[in-house]
Amino acid sequence: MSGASRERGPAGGEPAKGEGTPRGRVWPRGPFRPEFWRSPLRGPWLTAVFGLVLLAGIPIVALTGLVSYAAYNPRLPGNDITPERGLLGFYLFDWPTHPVWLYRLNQGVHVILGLTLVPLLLAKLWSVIPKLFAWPPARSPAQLLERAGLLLLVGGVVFQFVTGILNIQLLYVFPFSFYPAHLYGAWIFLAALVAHVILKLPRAITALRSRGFRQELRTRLRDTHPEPPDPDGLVPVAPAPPTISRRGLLAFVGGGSLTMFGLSVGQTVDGPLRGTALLAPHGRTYGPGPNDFQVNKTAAAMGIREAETGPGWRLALTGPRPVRLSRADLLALPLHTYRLPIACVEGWSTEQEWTGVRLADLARLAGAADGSGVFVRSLQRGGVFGHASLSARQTADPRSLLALQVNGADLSMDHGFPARVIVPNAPGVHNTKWVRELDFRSFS
Ligand SMILES: Nc1nc2c(c(=O)[nH]1)N[C@H]1C(S)=C(S)[C@@H](COP(=O)(O)O)O[C@H]1N2
Ligand SMILES: [Mo]
Repeated sequence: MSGASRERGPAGGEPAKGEGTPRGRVWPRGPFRPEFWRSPLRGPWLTAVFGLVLLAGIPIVALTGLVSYAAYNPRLPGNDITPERGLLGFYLFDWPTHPVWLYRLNQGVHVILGLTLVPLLLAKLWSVIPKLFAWPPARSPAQLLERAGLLLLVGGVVFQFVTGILNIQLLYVFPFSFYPAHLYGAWIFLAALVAHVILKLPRAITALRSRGFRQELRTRLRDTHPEPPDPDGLVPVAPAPPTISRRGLLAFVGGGSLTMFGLSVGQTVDGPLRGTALLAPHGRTYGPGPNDFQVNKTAAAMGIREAETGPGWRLALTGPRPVRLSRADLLALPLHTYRLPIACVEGWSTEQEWTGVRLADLARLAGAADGSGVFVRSLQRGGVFGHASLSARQTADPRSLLALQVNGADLSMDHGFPARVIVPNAPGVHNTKWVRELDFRSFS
């Protein structure tokens, strides 16, 4: 630890930095003393390099996150998982059904890029950690304001990454609902990020210009020296000898990011790569033959009883002409087959061949007016996934099916037998399983 260095160091125990630190100030022990932080690699250049990469990546994660929220069509009844969104939903639009891979790509980028950035984020936080302990906590109102902003920035980014990762790992341990919390957190973080970038960009550019990136990649451990003293106090006043070069640290962090990417990208790409997604939860076999692809929630877990899905099951079509249909009735209607993805908000996705009755045909059967949407109810009682609204556009798309079969076989219980919704380009959660009622309505 820093015990030995506490009273010595080149600056004699006093920060050798600008800001005109008065003499004779009493410093608390430990991390509040500048001498405590000794890594000779810390400095504005290193921080700016990590910052630049994050600045390229984080806006993409944020944007895909906001697009993902729009894809839920949260203005439709029952889809609104964030009823208090207020102005935060200003950008919402009617989510399209084309191109069919858009939500899959969007969510894959959101989750996989987010995971890939974790090592970089940790490295960036490590590089600025002495500032967390800056003493005195506030030298001026301006500095207090800056630190409050940084609290929102760091708190915001940590909150977003932690809640996001817990959610994709299916660890619903937080005492609040993920969706609203992640949405509010996003806006708070984004506001703090914009302020941070405006404040720090000139400084970061100067820092980046202060050393050549290529030069740094050629510098070995024994030629590694601290950056020159900086006004931000990132460079240690009492540096320890380096144990790793800057290029070594960059390779370590970059290698960490590549590992995160390599061990998670398979869950979005699917196919033979699925088995490489070791960071993704869920088992690796899901049922017999054609039904062996990822399951979100099993029938058993959702309390679906065999008796409800047996010969007595009827689909209710609600509209001007209510109809009740057995599975045999449905199989006697014109059937259509499409290859469509299921793309979960958690980042995993898979493409399968679905066969079923067009939602548009069922709407017509129930006498629904053109331009109707549909409120879908599942046999599943309770839970937010037991129902979903599909927009008029989604209902009218000829590829939107009430699927009865997948890959030529009857749906398995876990994939939604006797019938489940499948809609092109919709978030996975709107592909309701174990459907019991299609309630056609006008949403406008
Ligand atoms: N009734 C019901 N339908 C549901 C769910 C659910 O929990 N209950 N999960 C949804 C989610 S989040 C996804 S990603 C897909 C996954 O479909 P699969 O389990 O057949 O792969 O089903 C959707 N349909
Ligand atoms: Mo999902």
